[in-house]
Amino acid sequence: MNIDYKSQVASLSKASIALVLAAALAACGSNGDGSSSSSSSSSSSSSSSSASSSSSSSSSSSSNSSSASSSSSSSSSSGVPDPSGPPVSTGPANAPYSPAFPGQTRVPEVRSDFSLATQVVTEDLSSPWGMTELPDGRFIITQRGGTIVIVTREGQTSAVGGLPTVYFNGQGGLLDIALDPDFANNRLVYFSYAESRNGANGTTVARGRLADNESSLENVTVIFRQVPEWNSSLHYGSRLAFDRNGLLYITLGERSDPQPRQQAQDLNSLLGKVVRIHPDGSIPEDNPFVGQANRRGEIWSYGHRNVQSAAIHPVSGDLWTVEHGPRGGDELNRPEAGKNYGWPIITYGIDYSGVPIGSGITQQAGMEQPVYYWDPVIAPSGATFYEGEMFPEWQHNLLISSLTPGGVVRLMFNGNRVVGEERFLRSFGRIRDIEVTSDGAFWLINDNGQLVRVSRGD
Ligand SMILES: [Ca+2]
Repeated sequence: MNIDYKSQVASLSKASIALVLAAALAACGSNGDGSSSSSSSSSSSSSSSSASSSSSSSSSSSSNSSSASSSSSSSSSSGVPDPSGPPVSTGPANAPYSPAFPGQTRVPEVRSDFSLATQVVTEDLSSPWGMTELPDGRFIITQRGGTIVIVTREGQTSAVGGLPTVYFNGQGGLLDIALDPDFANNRLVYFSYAESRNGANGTTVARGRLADNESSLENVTVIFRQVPEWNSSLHYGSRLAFDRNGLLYITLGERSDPQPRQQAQDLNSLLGKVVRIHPDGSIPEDNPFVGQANRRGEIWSYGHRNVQSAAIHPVSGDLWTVEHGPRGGDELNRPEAGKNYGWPIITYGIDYSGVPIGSGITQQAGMEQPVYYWDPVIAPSGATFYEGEMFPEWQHNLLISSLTPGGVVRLMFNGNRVVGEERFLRSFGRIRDIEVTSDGAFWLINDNGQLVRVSRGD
């Protein structure tokens, strides 16, 4: 990290100096998170970079590129954000709480000094929710009503049958999709969905083999069921992420209502958890609660609200998650084995009615602080760490798709701390998932039924 501290300190307030010192400590690896590597490299030489654009959506396959509104934010010559810079302008916070450490919320805004080109390749998807790239560059996409489609990069769509009936109501339906790490050989596809069970429902994960002619999934088998079921149509979580050892993480909501919400703290319940299983559904021997009485062996971490984003860091291999908090309490976490992420005991948000959650506290011994939080919220959907050649300035940054206010959130890191935030593509509305492809472009699906390719403009 090459921040010129002297020149910055000369013109800073006391509060800003504290932030500079915090950044300096983080740069020295002294922030206690056990990581000192910087993942925020950049080749930018601009000292006042202009914003990346959010271009308007085109209705066909024509490309479109637009440049940006001017920006008042700045970055240093190394591309590291000025620690005294203003945060993304998001309006006032909802909750009265203060962060536990500098840089836990409202870090300085950063602006990429190039524009983004967008190409809408289809607008004919029906409530798409999850997407992943097939080895040949096409996409396999879930539609929440209960169907899977394969879509070419030119927007040609074909249906994949053989799926179970899903509980399509509220936030429920067919949700995420992932390919087996050995898909090229075994053609196994994993998907999550809300499943009706005895007058209630819950998140279920199944897998099946994509038929050679791609018309259906064969031998569909359930590998995981979140229990207990609950009669609600909210908070299914259910993002799927394979780690580098081939283990499958599944993120799970706590079903929202006051009674099941408490089970986020109950290790004998799978509500409000991140779980980790083998691809066949069996439980890894080294999961944190394996073999313990009245504790579920599937559990990886607990105290979560509704985790809908999960991404494996391309260097560390760590799982990172983004979870829907209450009003003003969306969180970025790096869930570690057996740890408690606090919900509903601690949170930076308040209830949507305006009253505090529980005792209205944000910290408690034995509970983990979020790496970062948003107030107002971003309503996270998908997330992925960028790795590719098209946007070298973004290497290993986290891209998060947003439902509200929509668009994409980019986070820059120093080690495991967030040091910069950027927003773009808000005109594409409620985005459900984001995927980086092998050419370095990234792709979005949204509630308008669009599949959008985003590439570098100028
Ligand atoms: Ca938390």
